[in-house]
Amino acid sequence: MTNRKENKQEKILAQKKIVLMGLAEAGRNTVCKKFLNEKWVPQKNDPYHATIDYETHERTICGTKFTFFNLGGQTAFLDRFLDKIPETIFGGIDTLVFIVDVIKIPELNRAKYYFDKALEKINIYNPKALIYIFINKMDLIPNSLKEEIPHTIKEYLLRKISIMKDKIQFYETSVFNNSTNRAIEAIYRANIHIFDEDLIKEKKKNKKINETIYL
Ligand SMILES: Nc1nc2c(ncn2[C@@H]2O[C@H](COP(=O)(O)OP(=O)(O)OP(=O)(O)O)[C@@H](O)[C@H]2O)c(=O)[nH]1
Ligand SMILES: [Mg+2]
Repeated sequence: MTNRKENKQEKILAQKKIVLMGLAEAGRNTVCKKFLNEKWVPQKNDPYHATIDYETHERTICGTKFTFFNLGGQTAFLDRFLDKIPETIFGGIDTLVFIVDVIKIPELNRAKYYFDKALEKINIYNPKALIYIFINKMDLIPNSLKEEIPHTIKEYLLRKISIMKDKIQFYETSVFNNSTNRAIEAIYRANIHIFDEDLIKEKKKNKKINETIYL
């Protein structure tokens, strides 16, 4: 039996749904690719393709099958997700990753509008879901502003939030260094339940999985 067949037969012990949301060009595709393969390295001149509607992707780690909902960020799509198909998008959600472009301060008000609406939906569909905000593209701001700008963004996004405020976690990320992988690792750790330590030790020993950074 080949390794490939064995991997295919891996027992699914749990399923988790992760929703990636934010305004257009904030970096969801890029972050999603990192979730699917932490070794993938983006290039500065990679072509950009806007996500139309939404895409789903899957990855299984240690018996936990993750389904990623990578949502398009254009206004028409966001309004549709929230008003027309909220159950498809937020039903069964385990984790929201809301991605904000650190450079686009003028759009922060719109980002907050959609973040607040997403929280309302999560409060309906699964108030226990984990909530993360990535302040992304940190590589684009000068060192002198690396504390001040994220601080301002955090304060702004948390304004007037009355539900689930205490559990919102922020990560400052850039796909051009290790910060995105660190945030992703924290999210995987929060979602993966180690059901079977022996199974994991065995897999590590036989190098049948390459997700060891998440163990
Ligand atoms: N400098 C920098 N650029 C980034 C980073 N993350 C993503 N980008 C760039 O931002 C652009 C948009 O990235 P995507 O990942 O396609 O954005 P998206 O949120 O999926 O966009 P839509 O699907 O249009 O809503 C691309 O040119 C990426 O290369 C980052 O951390 N730093
Ligand atoms: Mg996209």
